[in-house]
Amino acid sequence: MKKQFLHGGLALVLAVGSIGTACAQELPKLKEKKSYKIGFSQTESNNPWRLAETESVKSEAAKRGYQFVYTDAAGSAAKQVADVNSMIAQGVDIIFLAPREEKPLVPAVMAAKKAGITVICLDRRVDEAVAKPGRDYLTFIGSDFIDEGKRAAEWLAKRTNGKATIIELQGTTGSSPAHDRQAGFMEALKKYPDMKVVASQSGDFARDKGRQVAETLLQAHPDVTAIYAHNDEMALGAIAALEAAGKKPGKDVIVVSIDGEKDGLQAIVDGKLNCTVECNPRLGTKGMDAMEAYAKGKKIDTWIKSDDRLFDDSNAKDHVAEAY
Ligand code: GYE
Repeated sequence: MKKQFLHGGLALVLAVGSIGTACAQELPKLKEKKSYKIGFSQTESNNPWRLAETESVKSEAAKRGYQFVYTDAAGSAAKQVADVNSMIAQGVDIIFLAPREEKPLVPAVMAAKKAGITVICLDRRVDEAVAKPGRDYLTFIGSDFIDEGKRAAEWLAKRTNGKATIIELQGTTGSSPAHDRQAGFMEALKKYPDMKVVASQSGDFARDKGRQVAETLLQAHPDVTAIYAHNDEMALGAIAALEAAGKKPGKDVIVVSIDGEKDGLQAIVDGKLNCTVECNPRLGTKGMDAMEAYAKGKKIDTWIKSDDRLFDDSNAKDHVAEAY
């Protein structure tokens, strides 16, 4: 009787153990092949940054002779989940995912994992409390957005001697760069009691939305001395709003942003944008190098970080030609 109970208990422990293993199931393997079928799920294509990223992934796939399956979610997280599911159904070898928002794209990552398909997150992250690089998807390839926000704040602090009344234009709500660029900026501002963000709103990383939001916020806060935009496109929109309000962007109001696109660098040369922290969209080579290394059985870091520069009036003109 006692022995039977013990056996029963052991069986229970084993059963619970195997459920545990099923949950913590390891990353899908990737076979080494001559040619791969690559899926790239893009989030939208309404700005030069996105176009440069797509071009980089597409041309790298072509260079290596890989098949390329491309989808554009046109700014909809729901469509992007459907896009990923269709790539899974088409049997791609790997999915490069540029997730629009952190939380809604988690099920897409998990569905690919369940189907045994490797995922690499490109340029944005998914919610790490639920889906982790190295466990649920291979790796995140992209910039340190917290650091970008900090660098923008430090540059602004230096330029304004630590005194500024700031409007912030946030990126897409729920996206990792919008979240982290705000967090990094605010963290750095703690050292500067005379630098205050008086209004902060999302311009969805888009130029015209950025212009509209800046217009409204400038009316409510005519005393602003600086604008911090989470990307160049929104900064360019804000520059148009400042000009429409009769102010000189870059002089009356200091404008700082992130990305380093061609129009942004040109705006620095023209004296309208003051600084942009680089965020490199050309991630295709790093992505496919990581994929091939993984197929060879090499250990892959859970974050493959971009090395980003900073552009201001000291160096922007030297980089306009190479920018996207
Ligand atoms: O800064 C922005 C784009 O996710 C890092 O998204 C990327 C950001 C980039 O639309 O311009």
